[in-house]
Amino acid sequence: MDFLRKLGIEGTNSGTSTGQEFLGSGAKEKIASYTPIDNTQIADVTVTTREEYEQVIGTAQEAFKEWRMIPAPKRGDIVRQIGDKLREHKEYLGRLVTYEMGKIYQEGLGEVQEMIDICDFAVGQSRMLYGKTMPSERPRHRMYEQWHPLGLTGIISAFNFPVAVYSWNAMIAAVAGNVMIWKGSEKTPLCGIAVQNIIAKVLKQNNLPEGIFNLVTGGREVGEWMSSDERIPLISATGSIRMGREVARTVAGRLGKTILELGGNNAIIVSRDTDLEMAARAIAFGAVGTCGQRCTSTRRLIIHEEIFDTLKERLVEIYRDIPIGNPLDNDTLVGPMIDQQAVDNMQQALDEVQKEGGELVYGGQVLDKNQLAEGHYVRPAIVTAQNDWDIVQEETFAPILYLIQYTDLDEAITLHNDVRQGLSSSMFTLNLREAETFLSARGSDCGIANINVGTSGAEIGGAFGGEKETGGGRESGSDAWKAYMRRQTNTINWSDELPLAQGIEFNV
Ligand code: UN1
Repeated sequence: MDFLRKLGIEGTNSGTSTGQEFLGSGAKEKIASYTPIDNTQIADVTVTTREEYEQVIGTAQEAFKEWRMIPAPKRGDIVRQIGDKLREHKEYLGRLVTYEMGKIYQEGLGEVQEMIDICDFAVGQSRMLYGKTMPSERPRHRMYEQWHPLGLTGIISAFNFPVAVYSWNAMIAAVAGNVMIWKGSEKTPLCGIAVQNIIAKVLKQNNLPEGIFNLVTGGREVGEWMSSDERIPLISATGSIRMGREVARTVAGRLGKTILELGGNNAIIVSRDTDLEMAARAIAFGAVGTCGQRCTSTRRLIIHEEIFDTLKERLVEIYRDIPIGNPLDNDTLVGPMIDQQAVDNMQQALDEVQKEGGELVYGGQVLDKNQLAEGHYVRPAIVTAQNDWDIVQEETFAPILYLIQYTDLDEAITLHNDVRQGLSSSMFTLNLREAETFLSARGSDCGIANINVGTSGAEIGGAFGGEKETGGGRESGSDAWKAYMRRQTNTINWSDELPLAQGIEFNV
């Protein structure tokens, strides 16, 4: 496997790094990484010990003192170079994402492109960390605000976007002047090391100190060290609602800051007044892309009753033709799920929805014959359902699409919003009134709401995140950078008197 060598991740790897330096040769505990393509072991990675963790934090604290004093546009230039290095390694890294996580190669490449895009965005942002100037009520006083870095930024990311979500956080946090401690998923530890190796080249070329881009590896325990660590003022966590709730509680307990990007239960409302073919294609990408394992995956379809059967049949036709198989093959559109647990969860959800009375319209089978026997392959499923069934209210991280019927738009919006999560949403309609209603204050309650664009595949330029149990955080573009900085309001008196605000007289 050429790309493993090119990315420097063959054999046993240290999962702990302060930049160029990798610690952890003495660590006994290791995580083996398996490809979900055929369940063979790729390599293994040492788990970060408490001593190594302390060393990382200490090094990061020292690095922060230096990094925060480097002018932001110069930090931006480092991020520009990281973007250039990622461009050089795009094919290898995209291939590794596919190999370790299982998404198809096109999506692996897309994920690396998302990293490159956020680097470009962050370079521009590095010259735009704007604060406001406001008129003071006192004569010859100047009042303004400025944004300073927070310090150590903890980034906890998930298996399904093993490199892009880290970059959204890390590249923005870096231009803001923070130093990063990254813990990726135990299911995709090699992606973390490969990214670390790429960043290390830039750190070396620029003679930067250890401790700016740090990597730790491990499970829940390492995550808990981070959430409870007062030396880390901000934790940005992406993953399940259960994990986010724990992180939120622990960080709130020490009055730290969080950015949470948790589960979605994303729906598309399909109006009768729609371009049905376009809708069907967008639905297919949203529901089966990444084998239903994006937090933005389309999980519920809320379809106008008049077109319900037509759309259902069209989707079955499309699903029938979707090639499932090795995600490294160019023709494949659906690769494996991440592991056996994910397959079991999908099967359990399908059992449950059918017990409730849902009709399995298509798919759902585990594909365990011939060359697919060793991997975690499934046929994406389409099921009729009611929105209020317990299983439909859950985010099952699998390619299951629930079909729900509606009669009028108000009912559709009520059904749409009647879940605990609030990440991404969309409506397919050619009717301006319907579109604007869906986007208005009485429309979608999600952080992302689209018209004639599916729920997944957001561009990096917008703020990414959602409401309710999705956690409320915003990452990536727009003004999400502010969450990685602290605002300071400054007042300067350049007069020879000491007037007090609010006209208070205090004559001492
Ligand atoms: C995620 O699944 O955690 O919008 C992130 C999308 C991608 C990011 C998904 N750009 O689907």
